[in-house]
Amino acid sequence: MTEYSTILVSTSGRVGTIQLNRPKALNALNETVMEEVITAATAFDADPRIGAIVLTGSDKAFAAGADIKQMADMDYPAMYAADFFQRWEDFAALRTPVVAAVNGYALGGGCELAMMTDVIIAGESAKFGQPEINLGVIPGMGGSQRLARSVGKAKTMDMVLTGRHIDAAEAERIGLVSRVVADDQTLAEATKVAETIAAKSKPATQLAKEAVASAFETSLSQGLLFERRIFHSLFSTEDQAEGMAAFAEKREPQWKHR
Ligand code: CO8
Repeated sequence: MTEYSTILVSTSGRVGTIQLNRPKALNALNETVMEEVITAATAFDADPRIGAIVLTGSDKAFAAGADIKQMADMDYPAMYAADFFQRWEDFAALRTPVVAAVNGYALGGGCELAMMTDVIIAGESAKFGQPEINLGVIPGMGGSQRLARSVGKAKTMDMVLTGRHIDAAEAERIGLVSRVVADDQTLAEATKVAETIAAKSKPATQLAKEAVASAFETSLSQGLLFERRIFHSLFSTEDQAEGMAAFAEKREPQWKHR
């Protein structure tokens, strides 16, 4: 078992859970957090026993952003040479569906990390924001792009230009989060969602994630073609035959590939 210093990792059934654990810095994302989250998530991604991943933080903070103290003294050549935080894209590229359980602050890189997941469950007191403008910079882990694609220009400009925090109710209204629940139910609900996903056919859930993700990358006609080809390809799996037979026979499907 790999030893981690900034995250806690556990497995329950077919769900792998990663909890950000830098309480003194409100889970600010430094390079160690990034390396550890990606190492743990990549291991879950490669594990045939895991069908979904939950990513969570603490009651006070999912993550309060990139580590400002780590970045403060960096200059442009250092940022550029390190291609600073580019590695987070490996997290966005995971095949396994990821459910975020967000309580407290999801700010800056924390909001951007949540947006790299596939389903966001927020506690009612959660706060989302892209406050980088207050530091004299802009979002750098996808905030200007993923937020615009998920909630549109009006709310993205509002959040990115003013740096204001939005609450969970507004985040749900604008389509940034999937569900809002009582604060003490966030992790339980996210785990339930992950268990639901993990109980299904793995080729189907992974390809569904890939198909939806492609909607943010391609033109409509290319995306529709990609979706249709994936749909066609699933007819080569035993799970398609089983899923459709089970429906006709009015029974639960027994998935071969999980
Ligand atoms: N980085 C480093 N330390 C942090 C961060 C952070 N982002 N956020 C909080 N902390 C630390 C505080 O410094 C404090 O430490 P200490 O006790 O040693 O002083 C501790 O966590 C507790 O924080 P507060 O005392 O401030 O707690 P409050 O409850 O008073 O306030 C807030 C909570 C409102 C969340 C406040 O901490 C805050 O505003 N934090 C900063 C939020 C922010 O600006 N986030 C954006 C950061 S920039 C970013 O994310 C860019 C992402 C892209 C990078 C990739 C580039 C390529």
